[in-house]
Amino acid sequence: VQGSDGLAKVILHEPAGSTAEVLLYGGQVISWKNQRREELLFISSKAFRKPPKAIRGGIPVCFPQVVALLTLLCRKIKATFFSTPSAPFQHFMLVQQFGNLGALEQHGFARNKFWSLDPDPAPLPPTNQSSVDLLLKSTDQDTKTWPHSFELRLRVTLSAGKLTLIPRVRNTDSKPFSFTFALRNYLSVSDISEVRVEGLETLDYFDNLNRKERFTEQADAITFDGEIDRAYLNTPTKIAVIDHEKKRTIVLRKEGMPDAVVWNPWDKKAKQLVDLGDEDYQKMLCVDSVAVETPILLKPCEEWKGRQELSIISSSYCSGQ
Ligand code: TA6
Repeated sequence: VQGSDGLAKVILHEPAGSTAEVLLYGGQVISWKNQRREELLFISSKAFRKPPKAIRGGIPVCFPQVVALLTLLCRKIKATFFSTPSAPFQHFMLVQQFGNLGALEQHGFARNKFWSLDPDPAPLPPTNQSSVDLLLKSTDQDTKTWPHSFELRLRVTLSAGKLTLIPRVRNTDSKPFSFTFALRNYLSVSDISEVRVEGLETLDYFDNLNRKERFTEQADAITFDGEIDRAYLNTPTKIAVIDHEKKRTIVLRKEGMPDAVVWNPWDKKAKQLVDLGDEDYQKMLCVDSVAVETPILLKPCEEWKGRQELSIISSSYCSGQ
């Protein structure tokens, strides 16, 4: 259907009554509502709805670059000089040779492109689910900013209490290429000060706000009382975002995207972002599925597949689930 902003979208419904909306612009999920019609994703009150601007909110797809990349690669170069060549080193050299990120925007171009419905989707499992398959193919124009041809697919599936995204990237070029990738989840929260994130404790992270240094998480859970912008490395496959006020937990499960970015701009940064309302930071939290520390390297004809599942648990979070 055509939205009031003129952007085409696909609306998914499932028998229990939840819905999701996916824009062809950016291949971006912009709404996920539970059976009670409550919105689970955050969309900025000042989000641009006019291409070629990215839409702040929902689940943007960041490809072929995620911003932290250059910092992390520089650190790898440093580390590499002090160690003996190894398999990761060889991987790194290949990435250097074939990454060639050129003039890319900080979170890539996929979120600013018009995708199409995939004419040839992978078969669907025969279940009570509602889904859409989208496709972004590189054009001659794209190869001027990133000199590689690719096919990026995204399957979005809705079932009761669960939203699943399966991204796939195929190298349709004659040379290898590497990329970093993120599904940026703008989650809607009642009050950011009342939220805690579990599953990232004891992990190493790069702190974008603190000289981009590497630290180890010391807290039992992450709580919020100011700006945060961290890339946690090699996380467990399950992270829980617990919203005490709403008595709701969103559980993120992910595969193929080993890292996780946690971001909230807080008040000062929110004021600098023209497409974010001044108070919006109180109602949002980004917990992203990311592959950034080790870029994904694909040879010609190879395909990478990731998966992320967001599920809602009302009442308190049970760590056994
Ligand atoms: O990963 C966090 C981050 O890179 C921040 O540093 C912050 O600037 C944010 O993403 C927003 O990025 P965007 O390109 O969506 O404005």
